[in-house]
Amino acid sequence: MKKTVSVIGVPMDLGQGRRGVDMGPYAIRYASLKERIERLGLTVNDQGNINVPTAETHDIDNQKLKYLPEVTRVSEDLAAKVADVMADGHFPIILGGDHSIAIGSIAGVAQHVKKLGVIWFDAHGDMNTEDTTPSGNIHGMPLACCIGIGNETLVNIGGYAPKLKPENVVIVGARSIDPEERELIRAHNITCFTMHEIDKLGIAKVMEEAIRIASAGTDGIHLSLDLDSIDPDMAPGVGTPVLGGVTYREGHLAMEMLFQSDKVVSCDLVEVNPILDEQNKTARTAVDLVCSLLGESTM
Ligand code: Z70
Ligand code: MN
Ligand code: MN
Ligand code: MN
Repeated sequence: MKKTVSVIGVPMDLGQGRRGVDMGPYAIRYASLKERIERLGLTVNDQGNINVPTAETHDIDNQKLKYLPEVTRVSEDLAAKVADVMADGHFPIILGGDHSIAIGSIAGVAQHVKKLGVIWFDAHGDMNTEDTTPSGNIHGMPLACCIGIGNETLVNIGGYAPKLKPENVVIVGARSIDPEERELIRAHNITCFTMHEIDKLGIAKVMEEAIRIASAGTDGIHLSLDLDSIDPDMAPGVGTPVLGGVTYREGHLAMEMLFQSDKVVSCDLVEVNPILDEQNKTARTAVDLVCSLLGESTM
């Protein structure tokens, strides 16, 4: 594990339809992110926030790719910032914001770790394209963009594509996938451990497999953690809570196994919406999970 963590906030809400997720970075900082990580003996360097335009000051020009120009600009800025801190040898933690920010964060990470695996913790697949999207919300598309399918501008953020090989991508916690999105996941041979597999095999077996697949032939793993992967009882403050999610304990074991693998180089914490939350519970869950990812243990 690297000794310095760089925190980058991205107050992005243009990738989805609900207000409040732009306040995620503040909520996660308020939940003592820096202090908790420093207690693990790591140095925390807060880089502040990437500038995100205000929804009210822009029109939606394309109903299949809402706020495409704005999301593109933020993604380029974020990719450059993430590439910078990776060049300094830091471990970036990117605070969303909605999940569209993963287009930029992974573009930045993969510039340095060219053979990158990804573990995508999410209730959703985030594998839609402009042709399959039921909503036009870009936060339903970032994983597709990273493997090189969908809108050309988004696919080429950072000036190169693709960022990931589908064979090194693993989705964990899925329980709400659109029909055409499912076809894309299958067609590209992406491994998807739904809640069914977690229930049946147990989270330990699922994570063992996930780490093996994301590690095979790669030099590092990026964790993209959508808080809606976690059950709404511990993560109620998300845009679309979906019943039957990853429990608090399963989440912690997953993070501990990722720490023990010593393969994780970067992570996103996304979709925390403090307006929909209960006393900042979801942000606190996010901080607890990231601390386990960074090596916190009870002994
Ligand atoms: C649906 C879409 C979504 C949340 C991702 C939902 C996408 N598949 N929703 N994360 N909260 O619109 O593409
Ligand atoms: Mn705007
Ligand atoms: Mn997501
Ligand atoms: Mn989701």
